[in-house]
This record gives sequence, structure tokens and C-alpha cells, in this order.
Amino acid sequence: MSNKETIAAIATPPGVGGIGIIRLSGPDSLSIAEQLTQATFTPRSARFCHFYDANHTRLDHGIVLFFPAPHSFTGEDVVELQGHGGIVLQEMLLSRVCELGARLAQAGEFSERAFHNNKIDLTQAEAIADLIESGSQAAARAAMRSLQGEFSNQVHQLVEQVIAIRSFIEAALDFADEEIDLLTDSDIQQHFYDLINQAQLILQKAEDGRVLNEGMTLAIAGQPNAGKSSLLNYLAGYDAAIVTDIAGTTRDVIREHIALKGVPVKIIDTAGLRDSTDPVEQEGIRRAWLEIERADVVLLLIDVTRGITAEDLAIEQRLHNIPVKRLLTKLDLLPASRKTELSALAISTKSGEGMDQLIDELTLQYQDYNHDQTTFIARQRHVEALKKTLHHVHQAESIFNETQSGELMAEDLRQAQLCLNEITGEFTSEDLLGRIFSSFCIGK
Ligand SMILES: Nc1nc2c(ncn2[C@@H]2O[C@H](COP(=O)(O)OP(=O)(O)OP(=O)(O)O)[C@@H](O)[C@H]2O)c(=O)[nH]1
Ligand SMILES: [Mg+2]
Repeated sequence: MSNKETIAAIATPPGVGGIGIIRLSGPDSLSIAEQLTQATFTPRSARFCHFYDANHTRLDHGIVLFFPAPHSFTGEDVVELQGHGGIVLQEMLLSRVCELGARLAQAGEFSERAFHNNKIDLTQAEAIADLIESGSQAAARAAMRSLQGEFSNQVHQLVEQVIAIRSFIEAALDFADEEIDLLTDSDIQQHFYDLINQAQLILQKAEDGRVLNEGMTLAIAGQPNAGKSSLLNYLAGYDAAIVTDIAGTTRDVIREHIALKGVPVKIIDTAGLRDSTDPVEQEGIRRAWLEIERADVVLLLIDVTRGITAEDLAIEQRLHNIPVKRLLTKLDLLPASRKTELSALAISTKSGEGMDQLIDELTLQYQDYNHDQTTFIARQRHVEALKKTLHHVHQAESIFNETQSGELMAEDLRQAQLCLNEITGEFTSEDLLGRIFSSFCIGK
């Protein structure tokens, strides 16, 4: 894809700084830089020059770098103008390059051009945005791994595995009447087995990468009055939720984004879970379950003075797929003599007892998502695509085991491949691309 328009944007963050960079990409980048500076440039070498306006008055001076196509970030001619950092100054320079023929870049347009010119694939483009916005060191490292292509490579390997089975099945369809040397059933079984294993492994890593990227979602659940909103307020550091001694105070879902020792966490306070006849409370409980079942970790709060009840056990049972951590609350109400016999971590939001340990355990849990340092950054979109891939592969496998209908298997495997290609952007609608890139910052 070749772009005739030359785009320009301020690439450094808005505000005052020592250096401000304007980046140009497109066929006129070099001639715009030459007119702006009245100088000429050698590829990839820094040259100090003055920047002039239309009346030949000096606007600023600085360093100019020229990266000719295709050896640049976007794959097009790119010029960087490194002047002084200052909002007004940078705006003046940007207006000047637009006068000379550039137009303002849209959000993510540099990355989008890099993608269209095959400099990076979609997961790498997303990793750039995620790297910039990463909220923790683990997330930054995982984003770097994705940017270096680790995630894409693993997806490509899966695609190869799908293609291997597809080509066999499609050959079997095409040459159904001929005697040719085809794989045996057990060979194919083995191919399916390897493919499913590999896809599950990558899905697991992508799910972990999604948590590293977007932060850990922590739902606070429990019976009414267990102390859920008090915990949210304690962790958030302000009175985000209403706390009263009336059971059933919280109805709406309350979300707070916080950092626990640098770990990004989305905490969700929910309505107390119980059988209720009040339609408002019922709706609150319905919404509570929606959030709880989607969380990465659930804290099940239990009033220590009441102990674990059948209702608590029922809540735990319903959550068998999600890590649930029991947390005893209101520890300050317990006489010191009984504090030694507790079966789970206990806290008090009144006295602060147990809070450091809770925060330590939660941050440790986050490190788990970064196990063996191989997690790559991922997004919900990738997780969904991998789940769809697995669904189609499973379906193809069961057709193979049952009817062996070649056409149906071929169709499922084709769908599986499309889902994988959507991750790296080889088969992604313009709509989706537009949505992804528009969430990037301008200048990227
Ligand atoms: N002594 C003591 N009281 C607490 C503690 N935590 C909460 N409480 C009290 O317990 C009552 C209920 O607290 P909330 O935080 O509103 O409980 P909740 O689980 O959000 O309740 P619902 O929203 O009704 O489900 C309030 O009176 C709080 O002051 C604690 O650590 N110690
Ligand atoms: Mg509450």
C-alpha cells in the first residue's frame, strides 16, 4: 500500500521539555525538510540546521534526521525534526510543515502505515501502544517480547500446524478416487493432538499477557455487610463506596483503578450476595455475579465474627473455575486469644491489621501472570480469537473422530486459520484495523 500523502505530528509528549520532536512520513518528507531548513540531508546522519517560516524568519533550530524508504519505522521516507520542546514552538513548526505540504497525522497513523508496509504485524503494532502505556515493569517486558515478534511467531507456528492438517484433508477430498499415499488416521490424530496442545498453551499465555496488560481484575464478593465496600475504600484510599451497617447497602457495581505496589489492579465492589425479594437488590446481585464470574481473582469476604457459613460455601462452589481467595474481615472485633486459630488470611479495615499481607499476596499473584518470563503482552481481542480457533479445531477433531466428513472438517479448519490470521492482521477487516489504530496516540 503506498500513501501519497505526507503526514506530520508532534511525537514527544505535550508540555514543556528540553527537546520536542516532529515526525514526518511520506513521499514529500525530504522536500518539506529541505524547504523548512534550506539545507540538504544525507540518510541517517544528524544535521544541525535552522527552521524558517515563510518569510524566512527563524522559528527554531535543531537536529534533522532523514530515514529514506524502506528503512524507516513506517517503511516510507521519514524525517525527524528535533527542536526545542515547547507547546507554542512545536505548534508553529507543525503549522509550517503543513504549509509546505504535510497534513496532520491521525491517531496511530504512523503505526498503521508501518503495518500496511509490512514493517510490523498487528500484534507488534499493538505491542508498541501497550509498551508506551504499560503500568508495570512486568507489563513493559512482556510488551517488548510481543514487539520483538514472540507472540506473532507462535501464532504463525499454529497457522502452519493448521495448514498441515488442512492440506492433507483437502488433498484427500480432491483425490478421493485415486490411490495416493495419504497419512494414516493415527498420524492425523497426532497432528490434532499437537495442534490443540499448542493452541491451549498459547491461549494460556495470552490470557496471562492480557492481565499484565490491562491489570488484574479483582472482584470483592461476599454476603451483605461482610465489609466489601470498606475494603474497596481502604484500597482506593478514599470513600468511593457508601458504607453502612445496613445489609444490602451496595447495589451498583463500583470500579476503581488503583496501583498496589506498582501493580495495576481494577477493583470491583459488588452487591452482597443473598436471596432477596427486592427487585432493585435482585438486579444488583445479578450484576454482581456478572462481574464476579469475569474477574481474574475473587476475594470472598467473610465476617470473622460469623465464620464461614453454608452460603459462603455455595458462593465458592459456583466459582469453581476462578481463583477464589477467602478473606476474613473485621479482625479487630475478635478477641486476641482467638486470632491464632484462623483458617484464612484475616484483615481489618478499621485497625489495618492484615492489610500489608493482603497487598503482598495480591501483588505476588500478579507476578504469577509473568511466570517463567515468557509471557507476551496480549489483549482481550487476541484471547477471543484464540478461543475461537480452539473451538473450530476441537470441532474439526470431533468430526474426524465421528463422521470423517472432509468438507465439514475443511471448513472448520479454514475458520480456525482465519481466526489466527486475524490476530496478526493478515485477515482483519478495515473496520477493526481502524478501531485498533485510532486508540493509539497521535505521533505513533
Ligand atoms: N469493626 C469493623 N467493622 C467493619 C470493618 N469493615 C466493615 N465494617 C463495618 O461493617 C458494616 C458493613 O460494611 P460494608 O463495607 O458496608 O459491607 P458490605 O459488604 O459492602 O455490605 P453490603 O454493601 O451491604 O453488601 C459497616 O458498619 C462497617 O463499618 C472492620 O474491619 N471492622
Ligand atoms: Mg457494600
